[in-house]
Amino acid sequence: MPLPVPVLPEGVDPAWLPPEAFRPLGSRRTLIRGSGPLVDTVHGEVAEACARFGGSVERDASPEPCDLVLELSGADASEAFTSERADGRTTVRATGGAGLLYGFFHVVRLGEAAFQGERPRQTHRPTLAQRMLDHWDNVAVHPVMGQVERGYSGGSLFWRDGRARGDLERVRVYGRLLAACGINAVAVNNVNVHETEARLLTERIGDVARIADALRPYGISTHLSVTFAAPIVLGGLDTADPLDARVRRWWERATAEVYEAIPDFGGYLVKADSEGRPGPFAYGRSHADGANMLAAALEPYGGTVRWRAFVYDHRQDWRDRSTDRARAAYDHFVPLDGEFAENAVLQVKHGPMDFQVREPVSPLIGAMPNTRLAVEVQATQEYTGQQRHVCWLGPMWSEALRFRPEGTTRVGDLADGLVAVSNAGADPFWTGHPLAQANLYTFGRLAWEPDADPRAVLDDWIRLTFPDAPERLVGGLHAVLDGSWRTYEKYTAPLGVGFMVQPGHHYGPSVDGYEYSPWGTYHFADRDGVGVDRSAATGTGYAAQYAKPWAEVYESPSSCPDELLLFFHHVVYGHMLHSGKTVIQHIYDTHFEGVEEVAAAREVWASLDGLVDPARHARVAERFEEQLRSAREWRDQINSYFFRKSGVPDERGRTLY
Ligand code: GCW
Repeated sequence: MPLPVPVLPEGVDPAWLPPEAFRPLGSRRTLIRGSGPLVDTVHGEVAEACARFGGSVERDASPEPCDLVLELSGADASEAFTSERADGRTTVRATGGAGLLYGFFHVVRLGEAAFQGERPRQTHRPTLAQRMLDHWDNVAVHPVMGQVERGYSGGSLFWRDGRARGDLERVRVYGRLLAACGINAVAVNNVNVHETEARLLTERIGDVARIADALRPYGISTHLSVTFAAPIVLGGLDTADPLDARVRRWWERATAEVYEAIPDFGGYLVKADSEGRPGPFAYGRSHADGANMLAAALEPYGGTVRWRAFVYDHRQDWRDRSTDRARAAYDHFVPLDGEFAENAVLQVKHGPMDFQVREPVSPLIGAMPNTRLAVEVQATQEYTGQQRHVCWLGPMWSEALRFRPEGTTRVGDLADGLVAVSNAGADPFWTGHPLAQANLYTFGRLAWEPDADPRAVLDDWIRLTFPDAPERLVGGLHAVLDGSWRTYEKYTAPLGVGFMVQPGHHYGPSVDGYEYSPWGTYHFADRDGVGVDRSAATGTGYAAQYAKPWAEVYESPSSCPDELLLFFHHVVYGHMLHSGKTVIQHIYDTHFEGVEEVAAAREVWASLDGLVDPARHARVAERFEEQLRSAREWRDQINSYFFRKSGVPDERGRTLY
């Protein structure tokens, strides 16, 4: 039986699945073969498209003349599929339901091209098995962080004022959008697990089960963030020591009940001993002890524990120059390599600090060959404009995924999974800034194929989101999005130094906002120079955490790439970059350029009026006003700050304050 396609709630944007995107497929004759729940999903999709565009669909019929065959020939867990076109017929074959689903969306993505010419058989299979979104959603509104921590897209898609939403149709729509870009897992609550959220694990598991039901038809497994202290806060025990038999039994029982409610539950996500969250350190145990206890509870059911490596001292004394936050994850976890259970995955932020606009790839990635690894990126734009600024992160993620930690294997091949902190919420456009949808879509596609050209992925997003777009619109969208990350970098913190944001909410400039704070995020600017000496010779030794060749490349200012210079070195303002500019002149120039580029992008967007639906056009135009205002503020604060510190005038005589 076909499963009806979820109904887009009134006023909600269809994102990259507008009805017209299904025209090529929906106007043809399709034959579907095989059975299973995901085949029913695909059948529902094709039936809906055909009802709209006049095609036809048959199931398990004899091979009558048809244009498209979607065939499932097994019942395994494979997500792979083959596609080919011969003798006027396009064929997609899979041995698992998920493969058929992804094969279907592949045909949708190709559009008319799926039905043209001949195509030899191609096998498509995801490089990364886990392609996951972590929602930092609170179930109850948190007094400081609101409903969604670092959420810039309205409320939560899942939760509202302390409960799961009554109507989960939109969650079904969300699952469909995620499947269409290859995402297969979701964690439904914040890694900072507060009191109400803790209870999702036990008395509120029914709420989680309803969400899992809504996501399952699109091949998405559901995960839960849990607090390490659950045996105390929920179980009434006096300890959460991972080696205590009562604690282990408590987790076993709780996990058994979770699987009773959700038989295909994905597993737990844990932020432990991080920014004040409880963890195994309180009991003198290691993070492997902590993770392995949960892994043992999940193992009988095939579940996985995802253990975050974001562990550092957030109560540092800024006077203490020997502690370097960038070192922390490596120092904590590398000694534990090989100790984690088979079904434990260490989830590592892509950079050593915290989702800044520019960071090196974390040296932990590649340094734990005997540990399963997932790389975490941030689609929610906490430090990249908070979805008020256009900042397409595809190129940044792609650079990280293509980085070769030891000069050989790429990050994208070392990891089991790619995880993004979600940028989606209850906003009618899903992502606050309508163009931030491109980040969510690009994330999914890069998780499937880390080596994909992000610009080609963006092109797919454009052509799906704006079907029949004239070339002027396609070109305009590329002009606005392609270089937007580098533009953002130009007008914010320079040369990899990071932060310089307003404390707390992290929006807008405050050069010294975190300079004398306990968070370990300093730039050390003085009258002579700026940057953090992380060399082995004279600094914190962080550069030596890398394997060759990177330890050497980063060790010296003469070989360190310009864009990371101030991350690794403290240099004088007159230091000459590889670009041929001094550091101070680079700061001035990039900040003026960044603002000019925002102004130019705003003009391009204005010129697209009439080619984009009015509501979307207006929303983006409005955000461009704010982006330009904010970019000017960044430019003037950063430039004036460094002018005042250094006393060096701009060689082009522009106004500094
Ligand atoms: O970037 C920081 C954020 C916190 C977040 C933390 C983390 C969920 O400012 O809001 O907490 O990272 O990744 O755990």
